[in-house]
Amino acid sequence: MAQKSNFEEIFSFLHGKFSNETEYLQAVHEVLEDIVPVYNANEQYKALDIVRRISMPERVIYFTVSWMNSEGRIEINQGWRVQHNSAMGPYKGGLRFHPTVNLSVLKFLAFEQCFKNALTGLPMGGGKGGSDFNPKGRTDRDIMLFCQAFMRELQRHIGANTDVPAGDINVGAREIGYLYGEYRRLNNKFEGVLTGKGLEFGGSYVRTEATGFGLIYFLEAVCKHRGSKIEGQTIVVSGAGNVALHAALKAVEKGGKVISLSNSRGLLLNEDGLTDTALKWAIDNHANRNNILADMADEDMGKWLPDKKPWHLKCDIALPCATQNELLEEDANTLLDSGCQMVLEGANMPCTNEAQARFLDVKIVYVPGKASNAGGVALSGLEMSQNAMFNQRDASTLDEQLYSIMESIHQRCLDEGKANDGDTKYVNYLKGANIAAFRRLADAMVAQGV
Ligand code: NDP
Ligand code: 2IT
Repeated sequence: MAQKSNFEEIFSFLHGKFSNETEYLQAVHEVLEDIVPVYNANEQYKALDIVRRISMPERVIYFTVSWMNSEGRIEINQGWRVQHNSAMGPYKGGLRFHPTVNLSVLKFLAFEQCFKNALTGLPMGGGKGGSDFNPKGRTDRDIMLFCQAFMRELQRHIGANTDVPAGDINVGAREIGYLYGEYRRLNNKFEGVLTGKGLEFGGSYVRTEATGFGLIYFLEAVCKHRGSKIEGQTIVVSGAGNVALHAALKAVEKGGKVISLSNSRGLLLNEDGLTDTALKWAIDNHANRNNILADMADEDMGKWLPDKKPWHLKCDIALPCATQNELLEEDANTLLDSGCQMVLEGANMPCTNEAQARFLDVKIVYVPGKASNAGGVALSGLEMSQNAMFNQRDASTLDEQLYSIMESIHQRCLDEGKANDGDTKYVNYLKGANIAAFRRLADAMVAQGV
């Protein structure tokens, strides 16, 4: 029997150990396929088994969150923190509260986070955490009680120089405030242990906007590289949360026509393009509405189409900003048939492997979230540095820093993502992002020994 290559052996090792963790295996595959040549050309990487070590979390923390709700009833939830890799800095990554959260989802997010953080150029390792708690429809008091109980368990594992969580799906400013308050009370310490904090207690200007704005800054860099502009292009956005709304707003500010937003219940369509007034209204109100998109339709800001996704809409640019695996192969085909030229991910891993393959096959612009949505964690890194110095920089300085970080991530993707088939114009952003991040992370691991 032919001997298995090192990569095949690593794949079958991971599949054997984690066969039911489909999202995690999907994310690992997506990276490993691109880094084979870099790994094979480096004897040190091989000798130190870097790929297997990079693929596996350094530590997985599990805890049960038992809490008493505001009606005096006991509720039990599951909580995790996946501390994936700390070679580049403290573990860094968000917390997600959603009924679909499980170990596989958090392991994929923590793995992706390490590569994303490497691309920012800031000293941050990668991690992710969260709970299967569903905050939808809960009272503010229940949210606070849950956040406090969650932090009572999490607090012993985190710290400003150890592990610094932030927000993600269903964890925004309100939840970070409650989590932070509990950490501070229990530890008698005011330290930058979470990012996304309120401006009055160590938060940073531009953190709230950073993921969505950064996505559009990345899009601008892509357009500049291709000699085009955002102005006049038709854009579909999925999602209606922090990332989607800020991306839509910045795209409109740049002259783009944003015709959709969506959520788990349906689609908001406005064929004339959403206005910045409508988007600012949604930004101000989405956190305390059950369905901001239906409310926008009630305010004549668009048409509400229940159970629909946006991928059948004719567009130049698609920005999936909701959740993992929301854009399937058939959606990719529909987008391509209607002439879509660019897909930039605001969410983490929103395109399935098959959808991704379609975009790469036909060589449209496809940018993975680890590059295009890195603006959020980059601003978190800047929040950490402001906390360490006990200062607060102004919004315009931070916005400029965000812009230049997104441009530099774009450049890193160009440097490593050129095609090797003689096509000098095409940039494979997925390959570029994977290789650029891998080199940085692998070199940090090699330098620090085993
Ligand atoms: P929010 O909680 O603010 O918004 C999430 C949005 O996605 C909501 O509109 C929600 O709809 C929708 N959504 C969630 N789950 C599903 C689902 N299973 N199917 C369809 N729609 C769904 O989260 P964010 O905007 O912060 O996060 C969105 C994505 O961006 C996530 O993938 C996250 O990991 C990623 N991201 C976030 C960053 C940040 O700084 N916040 C940074 C980088 C990436 P509904 O209300 O109906 O549930
Ligand atoms: O996926 C992500 O990059 C985030 N949810 C933000 C992480 C952070 O630490 O700001």
